[in-house]
Amino acid sequence: MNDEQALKAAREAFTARFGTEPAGVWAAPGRVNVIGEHTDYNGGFVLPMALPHTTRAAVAPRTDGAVAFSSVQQPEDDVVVPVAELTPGHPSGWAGYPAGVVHGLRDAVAAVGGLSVLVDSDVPAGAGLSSSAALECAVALAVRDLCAPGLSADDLVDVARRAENDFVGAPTGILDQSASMLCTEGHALFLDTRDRSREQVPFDLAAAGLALLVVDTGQAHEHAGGGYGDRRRECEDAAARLGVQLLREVDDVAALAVLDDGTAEGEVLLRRARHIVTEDARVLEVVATLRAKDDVRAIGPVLTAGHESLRDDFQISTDLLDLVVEAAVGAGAYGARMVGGGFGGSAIALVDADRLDEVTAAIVQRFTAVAPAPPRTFVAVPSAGARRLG
Ligand code: GAF
Repeated sequence: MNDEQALKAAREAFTARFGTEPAGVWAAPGRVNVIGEHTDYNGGFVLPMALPHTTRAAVAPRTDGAVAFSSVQQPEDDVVVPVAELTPGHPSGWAGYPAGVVHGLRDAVAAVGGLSVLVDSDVPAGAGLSSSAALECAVALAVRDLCAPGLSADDLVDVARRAENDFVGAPTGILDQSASMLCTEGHALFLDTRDRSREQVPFDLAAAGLALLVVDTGQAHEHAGGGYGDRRRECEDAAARLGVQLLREVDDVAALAVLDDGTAEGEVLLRRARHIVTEDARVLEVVATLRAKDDVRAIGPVLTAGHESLRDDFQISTDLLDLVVEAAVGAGAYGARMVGGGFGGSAIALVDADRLDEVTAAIVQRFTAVAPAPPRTFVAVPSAGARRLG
């Protein structure tokens, strides 16, 4: 769906639901992370790009002091709550994400009398492609334009991240909200999550005859569950034992040896920290290749090394994600890796554009031999970040 079609569909859905015209429609994309997984809450580097898939928020002010959330995808789950009654955990479910954003800006929203919000999305949910950040960022941008015009894009990233951490209760870092808000078409976003400095790195795969294939395993994952939080705590423990605030401060893998104190726990902390330190180095390596305009194919093995580290050291891959990566590389992909928080979700593979069908078929064949349904596959083109559609 292009922006014009998305605008029209969201306007119509809003009018059908609320009986009036929206004041505007805002869109924010999902993302894939090219490299730099779980580094964000360790103050490290990330390199995401925005997907063409977006969540749209059609929004209008109300007069009754309430906020109403309605979703085209979940029509049975409409929610209306007085802004003054929003509180972390209430509402829950899908509406918790936009409600968290409104809660973060509640004084500004109350001052305009409340908001009606209609959400429409084609970002696959639970696929590790940042559907929740897309939802938060589309609503954050709408609230900014309608109620709080002084806020910067960085402020909105913070509002969206706090919605996820404090309102929904998912202890994520800042990768997904930054990607959805700040990415630009044709680029990957090189972000230093410690000082928030950033660079838009040209990432024109098509010009190099390449395509980035996304394979959604259909194994849903979520960040409020235990595994993500466990990894975060383990990284914090490792940093404390090393006497640093953030694992980002360590750049020599040899310095991690002290973590291995002969206990099972020490060995786990060594593995976790080793993933973070080597992953930061992989981000820098990929960025250097892209900046130098060297052959983009050279990033492939770095992506695969990132997968192996997530599988063996961070231990957040699944058999299906491993199978996709193996099948992709076996069929001639330059590199492949799982993306996102892990424990399910999607993988990416860097392939020659003219061999896309062949590689996809090889993956689907291996996948369907062991899984009940085929994976969803599509090509990710580096797309625009959050924006107003009309
Ligand atoms: C999830 C989180 F939301 C991000 O903050 C990040 O930690 C990512 O997992 C792993 O890189 O998407």
